[in-house]
Order: sequence, then structure tokens, then C-alpha cells
Amino acid sequence: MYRNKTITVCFPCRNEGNHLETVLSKVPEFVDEVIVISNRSTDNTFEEASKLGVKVLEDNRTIKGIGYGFAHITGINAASSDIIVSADGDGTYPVEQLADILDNFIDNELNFMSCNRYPLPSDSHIPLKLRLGVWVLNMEVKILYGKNIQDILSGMWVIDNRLKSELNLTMGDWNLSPEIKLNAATNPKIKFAENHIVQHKRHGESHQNYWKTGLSHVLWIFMNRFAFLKYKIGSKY
Ligand SMILES: Nc1nc2c(ncn2[C@@H]2O[C@H](COP(=O)(O)OP(=O)(O)O)[C@@H](O)[C@H]2O)c(=O)[nH]1
Ligand SMILES: [Mg+2]
Repeated sequence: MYRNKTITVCFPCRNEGNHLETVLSKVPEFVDEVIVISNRSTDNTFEEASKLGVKVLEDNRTIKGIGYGFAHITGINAASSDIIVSADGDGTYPVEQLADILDNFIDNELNFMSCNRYPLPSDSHIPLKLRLGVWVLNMEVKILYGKNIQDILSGMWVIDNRLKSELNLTMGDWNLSPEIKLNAATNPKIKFAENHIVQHKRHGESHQNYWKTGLSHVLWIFMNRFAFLKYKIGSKY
């Protein structure tokens, strides 16, 4: 419980068992519920999370091998607290600073907050190709949606549980990340803001193909902007 609100933290995980104990040890004492959602882990993620006494769910659905979005959707749906926090299970997001992040969320009466990593500190370990990719996607969002978002690919969010159904989450793959921010930022019922954070270095290895994922984001953000055309054309018949 934090400032009279119950708090759930959700971690989507694929093969993060080796460092799960370290990652979970950073979760502040005031958090009421921790949910680990494993997606096709082949290591000890499930056993390790069970041993650490948190709620463990499995969502093994994938799109072309990726289940990041499915895992998030399952976690968010299962979360029972007033405020839901979602973050990568690789130790990159500063869950130890949750009190400050929640103060911003509560003081500003937000319904959705994305924890943006940009601008980066001068000694940032985020690779250049990833920075460039995020810049291109942020520009695409600005041009197509008229929204100034500093970090369209942040993987740490704070959600008002009362409005989670308003987020209309559908993407099971990496595109859940732009989808959740764009749906929040364009929904007049949702008060959206970003909160600056500094990202830590990852525990373990990412198996993400940044070029392939980046291209899929460019296309998805474009198609999503004009999705209503499909509906309009379709509705004529
Ligand atoms: N459930 C699930 N989690 C995944 C999947 N791929 C990656 N993850 C988790 O999602 C988070 C983000 O993945 P990561 O490899 O760190 O990507 P990056 O942060 O973009 O480099 C990590 O906690 C991973 O364990 C997946 O297909 N399913
Ligand atoms: Mg990560």
C-alpha cells in the first residue's frame, strides 16, 4: 500500500530465472502484489518465481515467436490493485524508485504514465542503433498522431486499474509497447504523461532483433493510424 493505494508490479519474463531474485529484491516493501508472467521460458523462471513467493502466470501464446505483449496483457488483466506497474524482468527499469514515480502519478491524478528514458545521460549504455530507432519512431508518432512522446518504446508503465479496459490492448508481440502509449495518449478519458527515469544495464542477454522489430514498429504505427479507413471501406459493403 502506498499513499492509501494498493500496488501491483508485473514482470513479463522469458528466461530471466538467473537474476530474478536480484530483480525482485529491488521491489519496495510497500508493493502489495508481484506478478511474474513467463512466456515460453526454457529456464527456471517459473520455479524461481514460485520459490520467491510471488504470483506466477504462464502465457505461452506467441506471434512469430514473440509473446511480450501477451505476457503484459495477462499480467495487467490479472492485477488486482488500484495501481498497476509493468516493467521488464531484466533489471533495466528502476523499480527501486517506485515511490517517486508513484508520487508523480498520484499528485498529477494520472491514469497512465510511461517512464521515458530520453534524454539519456552522457554515459548511457543504450546502443546507438536503438537510440536512432526510438528517435525515428517518436518522429513518426509526432507526424501521424500529433503527439509529443519522448520514448515510444519504454517498457515501464504505471496504469490506473479503473481505466485499464480503456487501453484496448490487442497486440501480442513487441507492438504492445507503442500500442499501449498511443491508446492511452489518444483516449480523452485517460490523463497521460511521461516520467523521466534512468535505465540500468540489463542482466543477461536480450535476444531481440532490433532491425526486424524496428521495422515492424514503423509499419504498425503507420497502419494503426489509418486503421479507421479499413473500417470505413469495409462498412460500405
Ligand atoms: N513473456 C515474454 N517476455 C518476453 C518475451 N521476449 C522478451 N520478454 C521479456 O520482456 C522483457 C523485454 O525483453 P528484452 O529482451 O529485455 O528486450 P529489450 O528490453 O527491448 O532489449 C524482458 O523482461 C524479457 O524477459 C516474450 O516473447 N515473452
Ligand atoms: Mg529489456
